[in-house]
Amino acid sequence: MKNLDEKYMKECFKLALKGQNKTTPNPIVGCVVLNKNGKVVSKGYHKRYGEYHAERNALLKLKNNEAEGGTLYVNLEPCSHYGKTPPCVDIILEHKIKRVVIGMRDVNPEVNGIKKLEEAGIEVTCGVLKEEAEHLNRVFIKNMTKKLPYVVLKTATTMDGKISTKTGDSKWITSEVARAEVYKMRKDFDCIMTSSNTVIADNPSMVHKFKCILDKNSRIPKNSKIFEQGEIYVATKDNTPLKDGYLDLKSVLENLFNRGIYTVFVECGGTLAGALLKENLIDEVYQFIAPKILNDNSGKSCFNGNNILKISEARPLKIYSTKMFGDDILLKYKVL
Ligand code: AOF
Ligand code: ZN
Repeated sequence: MKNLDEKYMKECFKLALKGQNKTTPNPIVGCVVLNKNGKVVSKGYHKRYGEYHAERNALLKLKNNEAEGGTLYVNLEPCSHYGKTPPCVDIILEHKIKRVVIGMRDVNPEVNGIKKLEEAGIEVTCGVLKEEAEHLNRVFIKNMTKKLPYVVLKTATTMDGKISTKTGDSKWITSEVARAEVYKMRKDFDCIMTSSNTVIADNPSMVHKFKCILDKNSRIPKNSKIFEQGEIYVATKDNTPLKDGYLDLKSVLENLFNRGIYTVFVECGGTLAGALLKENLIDEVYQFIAPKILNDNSGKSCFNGNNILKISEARPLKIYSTKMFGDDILLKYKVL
């Protein structure tokens, strides 16, 4: 049973991913339905924010008794509330499903589907491939539980972790293939965030529909390329609360969240990166590493926020993906 449960749960993950980046701030969800003989009779996934949920999409394809006595697999606890759509628990009961297998509990406090299903006499197994299910919906979990956007910090470094020489020269550390990948990645995020330091040093265009610049003292020149395109929100000391004399980064992110920004891609130097890390505001780091050594202590580092004397105080990360782009490597880390 365990192997079969995991097999169909993986199928749910695959289906869920079809909705990736189209459902925020809602989760990505896939659903597989088996009849009482163990044959797959329907599949569905959540296609877009506000539309029907995965379970309903799968069950609506079936006649009323086709899945009677069968098993429903879904990577997230079925909902039991009226949101933009009616409760999935109701349609699961209508179809007389016997067993429901779930990847993870819903973090939405309005949802209590497992209890409702159990009360109706349905056998529920929850927590199948739970870690993978949680990783899949990491953006939803962050948005729902913290009311903050999911933050990915991107950096491009030499093998010894430097983003530029001491004079600020950084063009280019990584190859064209790696930089082209960055252009593609940006599209998956609601917002690009950067600092006045980066705008002043590099004058980047950062083509995107929405950009946020942290510019406490309104230092960036009005003719910077970043203003040429897209909507821009400049956080300054006049519109943002301060913390220890700096812009309160959490409050900037809260502000973005309240404007409907659910994912943020940060491209900046070591100062902002270090400050965000210290404030616990980074969820993931994407690091492109070029096979080059600067071999100079005065070169600038990708994170520069601490004065740490013990390696035991270093921030732990977990690498969850590695991929080559030309001669460079992209490491994706979760901040633990
Ligand atoms: C989804 N898709 O497949 C599942 C969800 O406003 P509603 O009706 O769309 O409800 C959204 C909530 O429903 C969402 O926050 C999550 O807790 C739950 N499950 N949501 O968008 C799905 N299964
Ligand atoms: Zn639902």
